[in-house]
Amino acid sequence: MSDLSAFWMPFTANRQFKASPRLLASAKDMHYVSDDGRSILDGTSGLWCVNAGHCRPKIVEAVKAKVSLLDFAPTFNMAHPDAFTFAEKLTGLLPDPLNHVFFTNSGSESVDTALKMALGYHRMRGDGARTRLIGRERGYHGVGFGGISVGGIAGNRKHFGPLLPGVDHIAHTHDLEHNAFTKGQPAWGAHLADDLERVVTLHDPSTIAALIVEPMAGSTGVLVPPKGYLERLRGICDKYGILLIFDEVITGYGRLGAPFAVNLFGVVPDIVTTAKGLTNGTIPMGAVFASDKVYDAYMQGPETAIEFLHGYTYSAHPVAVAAGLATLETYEEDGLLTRAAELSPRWEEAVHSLKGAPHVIDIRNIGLVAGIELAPRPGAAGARAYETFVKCFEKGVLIRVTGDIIALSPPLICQTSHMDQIISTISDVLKTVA
Ligand code: PXG
Repeated sequence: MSDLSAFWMPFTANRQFKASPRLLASAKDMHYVSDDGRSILDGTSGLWCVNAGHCRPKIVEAVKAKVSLLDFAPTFNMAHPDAFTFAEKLTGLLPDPLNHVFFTNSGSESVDTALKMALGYHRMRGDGARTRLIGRERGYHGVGFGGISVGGIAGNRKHFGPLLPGVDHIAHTHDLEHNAFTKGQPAWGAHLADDLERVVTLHDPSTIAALIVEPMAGSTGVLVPPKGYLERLRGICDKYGILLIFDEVITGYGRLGAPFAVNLFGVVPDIVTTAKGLTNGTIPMGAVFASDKVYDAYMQGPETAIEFLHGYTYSAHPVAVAAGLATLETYEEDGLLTRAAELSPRWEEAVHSLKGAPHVIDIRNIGLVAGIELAPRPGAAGARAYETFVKCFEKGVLIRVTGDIIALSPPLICQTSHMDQIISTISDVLKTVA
């Protein structure tokens, strides 16, 4: 194989990986095949994106057909019909008033788009002193400067400052003392939303543009929102005229058992960011949903004026749109946008069977997601989980680890036999990890 140094790999210990690489050659449905021909069960939907399973024929065919018909079409002052069709179908998945879609190419771009949309919204309404953006500790909102500024994972921020000015964070909701081994939403913790009151009071409400949170925090290790917590955030935002942004890059497109967390929790934000499952991970794409209120605020003034000075060369790229339309059809045909709700009781039972396994200090779950938190090895944070990841891969199961937390999110076509294989492999491996 070629020299591995040319590809500077993302979020990877490059030298460690290149000394002993793990390479994938092909994929089908629930499995990858490694370059040495081993079948690897995908316990993470790639990176939380391949919700319908790999290489689904309808999506593959749609991409092939479109790329040979319309390889590229500008969407600045020009468009192609499917972009409108796709936007309309997408808004049909979300409740009113989330009726407008802005297309991007990734979750990070969706987040930066949403933050700019929120700042511009207040400007358009003559409330331009609202410039502050509020995030949450342990939040992950991608890697753009906006996203890392509102993000709350210290390691992702510390090398890149100064970040955006005027950003603050509310407290996260992770509390092992009260909520360890909770199944589904914790009963304890709704009051943690009141931390927003503290931040709002500190800065004065008239300076705050928006709050952005993941309804369920994914990358930081699966933090399920306490019952009543998101409702309370919505209430405080309403009280002070602050826009609420849900980052649904992970929770969108069926992961939690409903099309979006918005539907599941019945809390309607003003803006929703998505990517990943939008195209089943096949072609990079993101979509930002905006409410009528936000959209209408921009649709003012002379009709010749460009309302939102923002966009990407590849916004609504025809091949991505084709992948997205075929993805929605596949989700609909297989009932995947709600299938995680059916699978969840069995999944919950399977993941919680790891209680009592070596090193396990918490297990949490919702929809078809689970977080299994390990006690860190003294003096070597993350090492125990990383070793678990490597050994699981050797035994034919792909898991994802963040710090000392295992995060599981198999494709929504998952069968009980797959659940059992994932859990028994982790169980066997944990017995061998020091
Ligand atoms: N917001 C959220 C909530 C995310 O989870 C992004 C934004 C950024 O998306 P892009 O497409 O720019 O990467 C994400 C991405 C993991 C993992 O293993 C999670 C993400 C990406 C890679 C790995 O937890 N989330």
